[in-house]
Amino acid sequence: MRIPLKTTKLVCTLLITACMINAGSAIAQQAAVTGKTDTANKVKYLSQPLISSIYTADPSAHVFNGKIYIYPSHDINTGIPENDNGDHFAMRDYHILSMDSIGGAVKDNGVALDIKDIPWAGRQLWAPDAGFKNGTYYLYFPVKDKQDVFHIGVATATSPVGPFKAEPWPIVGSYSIDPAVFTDTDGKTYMYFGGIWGGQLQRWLSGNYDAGGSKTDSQTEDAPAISCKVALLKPDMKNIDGAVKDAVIVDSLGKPLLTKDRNRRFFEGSWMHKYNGKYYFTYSTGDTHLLCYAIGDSPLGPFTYKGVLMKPVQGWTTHHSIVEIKGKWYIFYHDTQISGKTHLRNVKVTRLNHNADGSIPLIDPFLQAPGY
Ligand code: FUB
Repeated sequence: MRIPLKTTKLVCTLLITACMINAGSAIAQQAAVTGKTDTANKVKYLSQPLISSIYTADPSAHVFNGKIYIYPSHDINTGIPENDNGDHFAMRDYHILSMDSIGGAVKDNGVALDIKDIPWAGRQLWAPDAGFKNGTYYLYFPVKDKQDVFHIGVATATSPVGPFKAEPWPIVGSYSIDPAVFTDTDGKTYMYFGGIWGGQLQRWLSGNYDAGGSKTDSQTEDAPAISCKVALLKPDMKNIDGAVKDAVIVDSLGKPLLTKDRNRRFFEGSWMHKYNGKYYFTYSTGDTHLLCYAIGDSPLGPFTYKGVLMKPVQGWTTHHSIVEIKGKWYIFYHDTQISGKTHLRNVKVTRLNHNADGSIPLIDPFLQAPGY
């Protein structure tokens, strides 16, 4: 992820205006980059923040024992100035939210894991996810180590809301950000991970971390885009089994999406859900602010790009999860409705549908777009 510098905002706005699906989307994006409030713009949002007592983002939702648990980032205001590394996203702990049903009361279960209790952590607890196996809950989290390099750690608990105890070192072979953990119907568990720009994925192209590497895509424009990573987890849920692979997104002709294809290529915030036997790889396009989906026949891909599932939200980042609850599908996401500030976000939820042909109807996070 990155920070919206003024010049980049202008370029983004022009690009989006030229390329988005319709005028409404361009207007919504304008609000996203200007950060204007609902009052000033008479904006009407599709859904309301799930909780307002703390700032939350990057919601990874799961159903455990019939109850809904949301594993979000916990945004805080540290006063750290914005920069291209995302230094002002300086989160220090996780709070897990729970609810009995969609629309029901949302509970903040307090601190589940604090950065001071992660032996190898330096700074910046970013988007987490969770898993469950044999009576143990697993919290997967990205954080920079003491050399300022992102890796993914794991912590365990006997309760879905923690407290979680972190392993003393990162998951061996993990790097970058945004773990998303998916357990298939055969019981195998996979971890998707990675994010370019501030998420550092572009610095791992050789297999080793390049501290002097690019701050952005780090590819020539016509090269295949950098792929999200996917790894099978060992039965202990704490280690990667075998090689880390590319979760490649291809176009309708089977060709990998290219770096220059910024409205479709992977940026960060991946998620996996299975529907009617197909694997839906969903992700954020980052600097073009879209949530997209691509479908495959294997959890390892390749995934064929199918389209946009959500238009840009208010705020620079867009990050989601998709989960089935009592036979209905929902998307959890965030925007900046409460604060108007990109680094102080609030999580939301709304319905997601699948058409008979497997496609996903486009969701607009605004009922009344900014500017009207
Ligand atoms: O919350 C920090 C970062 O912002 C996440 O890791 C990204 O996905 C973006 O939402």
